[in-house]
Amino acid sequence: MQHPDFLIDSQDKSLFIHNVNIAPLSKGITDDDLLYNASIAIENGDIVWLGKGKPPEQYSSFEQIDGSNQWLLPAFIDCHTHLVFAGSRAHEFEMRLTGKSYEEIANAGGGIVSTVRATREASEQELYELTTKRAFKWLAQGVATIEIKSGYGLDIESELKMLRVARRIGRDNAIDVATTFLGAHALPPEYKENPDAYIDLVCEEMLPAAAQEELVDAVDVFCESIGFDLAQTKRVLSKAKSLNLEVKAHVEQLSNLGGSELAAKLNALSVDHVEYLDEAGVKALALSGTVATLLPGAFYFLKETQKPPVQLLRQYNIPMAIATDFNPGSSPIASVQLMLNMACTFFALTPEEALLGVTKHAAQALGKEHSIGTIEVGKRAKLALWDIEHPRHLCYEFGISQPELMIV
Ligand code: DI6
Ligand code: FE
Repeated sequence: MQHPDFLIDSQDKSLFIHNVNIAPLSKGITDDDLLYNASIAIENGDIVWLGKGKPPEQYSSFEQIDGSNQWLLPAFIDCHTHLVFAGSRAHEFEMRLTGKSYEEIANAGGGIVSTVRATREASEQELYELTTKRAFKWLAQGVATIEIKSGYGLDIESELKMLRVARRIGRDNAIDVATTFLGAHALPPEYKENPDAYIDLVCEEMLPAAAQEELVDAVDVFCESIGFDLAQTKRVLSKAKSLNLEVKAHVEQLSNLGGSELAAKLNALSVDHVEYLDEAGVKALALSGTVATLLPGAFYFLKETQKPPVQLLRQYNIPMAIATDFNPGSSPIASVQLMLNMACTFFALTPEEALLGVTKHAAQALGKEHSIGTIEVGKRAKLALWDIEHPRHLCYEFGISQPELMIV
């Protein structure tokens, strides 16, 4: 597939963008944080200078780009997705519309396990083609980095197949991919009577095999009544730590099992969903510096009414990330901009908090805050240029703007 022509690969290039407004998002979007009528220099994919006024002479030989007085922001980062899968769950959507709950469908053999059947049946090449098409939709909306989880294979071969596809997507395209092993996403039907034996398989065979092939950047568990309990979650995440892998967890989505406290004790990069998070959990996150990733798409699509404790998260200074959680069951919604809007309308985030959630804090949720997420000298040049009046418009409007230009 051809890359869209609004993309500029900055590797091996010297670029200078002038006549541009810059929202670095290292702090926020108040007038003090924004650079109006500025310029920026990029060399070999790194940001080497930015500022207002007359630029140093040395950049006059760089390839010049007119920013047309538009807005330059860090490219977005979608730090929680399940982008690799086959099949669809539209029929379950219909079932939920007639009153069946997400848990009821899962307990009756549908839900995650039905996507597992389709994903196991698909070849690696088929999955690669499906996922490449999806990845292009993310690039087109200004996303330069995406996290992709496994978790619809649930046997060694199929989990490795998913992770290989995720790695290949990152290698072959302008989008960077962070891979997350989610072998403990649901109990596969063949282990229905013996969940702990499945956890043995995950810890002793699947995870070591995936790590051995260097397919894993982080390890995740679905800690939930319809997923895995605290003891099982602890086993998987501790195994990950022993292999020197980062950890994160789906926690407190449908109930509170105390998964956040456990994940925080293991220095998790992020805890994700957190609608049912309580103050003890928030305090634990503050001690470990763990990011809370909010997923308004799943909240909306499951018609959840319990909202994440945003006020407590603010009070304890917990960085909040925002992501799509794109998946066929609880969030089949491929739009980061809609997530920005929903984070504001449903969870009462400010546009500033929401924008930090898909840039700086999303980078932190992936352990990549030293290289991406803000526009600062020394960071990688992953940027998107928007024809908008002010950065807050990206949270306010939906379905109107696409980036005019992306530097990757
Ligand atoms: N929580 C979610 O919202 C997704 N996974 C998870 O652990 C749902 C995945 C699915 O329903 O297919
Ligand atoms: Fe998820």
